[in-house]
Formats: sequence, structure tokens, C-alpha cells
Amino acid sequence: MKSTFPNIKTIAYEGPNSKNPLAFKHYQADEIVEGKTMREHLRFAVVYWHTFRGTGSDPFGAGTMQRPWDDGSNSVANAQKRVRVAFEFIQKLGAPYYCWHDRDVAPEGKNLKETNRNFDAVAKVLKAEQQRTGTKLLWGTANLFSHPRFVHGASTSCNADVFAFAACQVKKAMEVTHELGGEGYTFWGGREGYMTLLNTDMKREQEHLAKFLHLAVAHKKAIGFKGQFYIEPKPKEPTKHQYDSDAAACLNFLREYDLLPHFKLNIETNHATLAGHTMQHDLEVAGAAGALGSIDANTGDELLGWDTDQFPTNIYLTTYTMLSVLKYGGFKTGGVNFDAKVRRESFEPVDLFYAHIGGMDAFARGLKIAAAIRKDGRLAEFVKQRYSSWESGIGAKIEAGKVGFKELETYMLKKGEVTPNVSGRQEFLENLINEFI
Ligand code: XUL
Ligand code: CO
Repeated sequence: MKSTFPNIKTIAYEGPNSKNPLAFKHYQADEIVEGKTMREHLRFAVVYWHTFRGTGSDPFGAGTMQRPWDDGSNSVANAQKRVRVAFEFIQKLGAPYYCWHDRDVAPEGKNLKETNRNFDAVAKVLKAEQQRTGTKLLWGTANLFSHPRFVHGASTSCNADVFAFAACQVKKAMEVTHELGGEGYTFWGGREGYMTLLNTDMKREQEHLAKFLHLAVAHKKAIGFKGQFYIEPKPKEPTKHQYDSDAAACLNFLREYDLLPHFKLNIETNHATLAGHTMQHDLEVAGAAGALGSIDANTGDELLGWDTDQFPTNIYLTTYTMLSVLKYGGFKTGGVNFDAKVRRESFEPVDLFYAHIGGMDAFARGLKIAAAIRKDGRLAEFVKQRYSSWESGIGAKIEAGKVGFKELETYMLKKGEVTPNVSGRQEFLENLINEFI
């Protein structure tokens, strides 16, 4: 096939002094950090939806993206051609993985049967291109939010037929993911939430969501799919309240409905910030529960209150993210998936390269800085010291469950006052982080 990007060579590592905008300054795939290559640590994935289907439209204006390979039609032939372009891009970038929604890769037909046929026809090309390039599928997912049938949600719709249709879609998307050797499958809430409680039976909707996920777990077993299931928290957009609003809400939901053993979380930066948290907060919540699975890497704009899905370039963000990822043992099935889109004003194809190169370099730096902070050890030692009162004496007895309120009263009556507190040293620690950035 004729090259779509003939003037762009495979993106190479040229080091921090390079002035070539089409080269990596920090991401060197084979460089070893904490005993693993950067490629193995970061497991970068390109998203099909923003990178190959994003038009640049916004609520005030039409699409702006120049994508000369795309004829703009909804035909299967156009979808198949787009796959080949996508794989040339991913291969030149050197990202080992990609991710899709069913409807990004193949067009919806006039009914479920035709839609599934379209999907199979494109999946065939996806499989051939995966084999040709060695690119792998990090995860697949189903788009249960764009079509008007999902106006009231999918598994949480008031209309039982919509639940049934969504189930068929997820069944098929899981099967295609399995066929393509996908390492995971993601559930993002889409429209699973409410716009007003006046028309909503919240308990019933949440039970339906849980039922839906249990059916997916059963189908996973039935087809022998061994990939990891993820839930991706997001607090708002498109509904006023999304049931999967943040990591803590997802974990509580999974526990309540006996789903926790089957799911990990896919934490997305701008979703965490929309929830009023930092990315690091939601990573720590997931990690502490043993449920940190994967990340959707992006960032928001401090001055815009919606999900802007920008490429991550902030080194503090990537450092804190990688500190948490390393702390919880690194990615197993998950990875750094760029759920990010070029700005509407960045409409040339080459901008797709700049955006991903920048994101990959930012994460490579974050990884190296996080590893250096861990090797230095002062941060971890400070935290350890801060909790040293729990290592022996009364602290150890409380943790071991050896004392109750009565014994604690005896202890404190005798002691009279607590051991003086010591400083939290936030500024000292912030300066310490800056030593490495
Ligand atoms: C939406 C979002 C999705 C999921 C996959 O905000 O992040 O693209 O990642 O459905
Ligand atoms: Co996402």
C-alpha cells in the first residue's frame, strides 16, 4: 500500500539535545529503568477514536481536521482503508498498543446483523494489520452512548430493549477483542447516570448496571477470554451524574455487587480532576484497593471546566502518575493509553505525530524522575518516619487489635498528654521533588 506519511520516518530517539520535532528526546524504548525497558513500563497505546475519528468539531463549529486519506463516507471500504493508515501511524510512532470502540473502527449498519457484519469485515483488516506490524490491542470497548437509542443510557436505560441491544453490542465487542488478542476490555459509563432524579429510579438503574456487568463476566468465561476487565471512572459529561463518578464510587459499586474480583480500574487524568481530585489521588485510591489496572493519559485545561482531553505534557503530572504506578508494581495488562485529541486548531496530520511524541516524552521523563526519586529514598523514608509511632508501643498494639477504648484510656490517663507532633514539611518535600525535575 502507498504510504500516507511518506515524509515522516519512523520516530527515533535522538536524546535531549535534539532539535528535531519528529524525534524522541526522552523516550528510548529499550532503556532500562528499575529493571525493565521503558517500552515494558509504559505500554503506550494510541486511541482510535480521537486520533483516527476525531473531526475537530466543537459545540460551536464544524470539523477542521485535514485527513486526506479519509473520504468522509460511512462505508466499510473507507473504514478498512483507515485501518491501514492507522497502523502506518502507530508503527512509525513506535507505540506497541492501540485501543478502540466498536463504532470507531466500523460503521453502524441498518440493523444489528448488518452492523456486526461490518464489524467483522473491518476486524479482519485489523487482525491482518496487527500481524503485519506487531501492534497489539491493549483493550477494546463498545460505544454505548453516541446512537440516539442510548438517550436514556444503555444498561441503565428505562427501556429494557436498550439493555438487550447494549448486551448484544458488548457481547460482539468482547468477542472481537478476544479474536484480536486484546489484553483487556473496558467499560466506561457512557450515559450510565441521570439528568434528573425526578424521572429516575436510581436503585433499579444501579442494579441493572451490576446485572449487565455480571452477564459480561459470565460471557467472558463462556468464550474463554482471559483479558482484564476495567471500569473507567468519570464524574460528569454527558449526564449530570455518572454512576461511575470516581475511583472510590466505582470500588464501592463493585464491592456492593460482588464484582470486585473481576474488575480493575482504568484511571483517566481529566476525569479525576473533573471529580475534584488529582490524578494521583484516584491512582492511590485504586492502588490501595489492589485495583489499579490501566490509565487513560491526558490532561484538562485549568481554566476550562469540561473534558478537554488534551495531550499530557506536564512533567509534574507524569512524575506523580508514575510514582503511584511504580509504587503499586507497574502495569500488568494495562498501559498508558493516550485518550487525548489534538486541538481543533492543530488540524494537520503532522500534529498527530507531535502530540503523541510529546506525550510519550513527558511520560518517559515522568518515569525516569519517579525512578530517581525512589532510588534516592528520602521521600519514602520521610513518610516511613512520619508513621514511626505505629511501629512499636501503643501504635503497634492498636494495629494488632490488642487494645480497646478501655486500655487506651488507661494508657492515656497514665501518660497525660500525647507525644508532641512533628512538622509535615510540605514545602521541604515539594523542594525535594523539584531537585529531580
Ligand atoms: C470518555 C472516555 C472514553 C473512554 C472509552 O470520556 O474517556 O473515551 O475512554 O469509552
Ligand atoms: Co477515556
